[in-house]
Amino acid sequence: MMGGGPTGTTWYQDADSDTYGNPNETATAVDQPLGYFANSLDCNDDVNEGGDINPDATEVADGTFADENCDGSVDENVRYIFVTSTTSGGNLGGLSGADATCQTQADLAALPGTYRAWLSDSITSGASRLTQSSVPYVTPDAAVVANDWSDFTDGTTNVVWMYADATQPNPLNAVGAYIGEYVTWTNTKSDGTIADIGSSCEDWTSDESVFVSGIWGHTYDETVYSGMKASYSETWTRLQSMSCAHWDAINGTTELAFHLLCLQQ
Ligand SMILES: [Ca+2]
Ligand SMILES: [Ca+2]
Ligand SMILES: [Ca+2]
Ligand SMILES: [Ca+2]
Repeated sequence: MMGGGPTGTTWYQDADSDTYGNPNETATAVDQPLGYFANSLDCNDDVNEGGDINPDATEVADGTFADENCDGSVDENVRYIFVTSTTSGGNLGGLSGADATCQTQADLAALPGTYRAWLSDSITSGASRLTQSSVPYVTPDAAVVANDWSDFTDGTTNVVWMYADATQPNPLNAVGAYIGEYVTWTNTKSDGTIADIGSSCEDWTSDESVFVSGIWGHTYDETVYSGMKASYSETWTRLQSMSCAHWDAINGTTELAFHLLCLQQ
């Protein structure tokens, strides 16, 4: 007899009985052992949680951030949207610094994917630099904010976002907690274009208090929520322009600091 290894086929354990085997639990035998299969396609074979997770399952965005269909991507049928839990003046480190803040908070919360801020500077618009999703934007607790990019940018999209907790406008941060505030730097119109080339806090690099300003907005439509008459025609995303200063050295006061709205790409 040539060779000394075991004879037979490699079989993969199916602990959670969904007919898909665990690539890490093998047995070698001529005949199929009880509880084993020839395939190694199960990405979760935990008997307590993995029965509904296999290549035949439907991917769901339910706040558990599981890869139900074992395709290697988590919640690929949605894009998450959240508001940063931190605030700052107009010096965001440019668009790239703002995007990095979004990514850091998403990563800390274990949200899947790549994130960028809903933000324009004097040259680059949000619409031109953000992936325009064909699948729904959802909060970290999986409430649908908009059905896709065109729905998100049609100017009337943020009702679900606004009433996420059913009582008042109150967006979620990356870990799905209500942050109690809804003011974000944007310089972006509701259609994603630049709101004002002169109102991006010097391309989001300035905390200057007097000579530069930045446009901010709410995460919901204030005219719908409270009947407030805004400086601009849209209160969602561009309510008004304001000093870029977090700390106002001249007046010795702390100005309002704003959050960022972050979108998965
Ligand atoms: Ca299995
Ligand atoms: Ca499974
Ligand atoms: Ca998946
Ligand atoms: Ca999922």
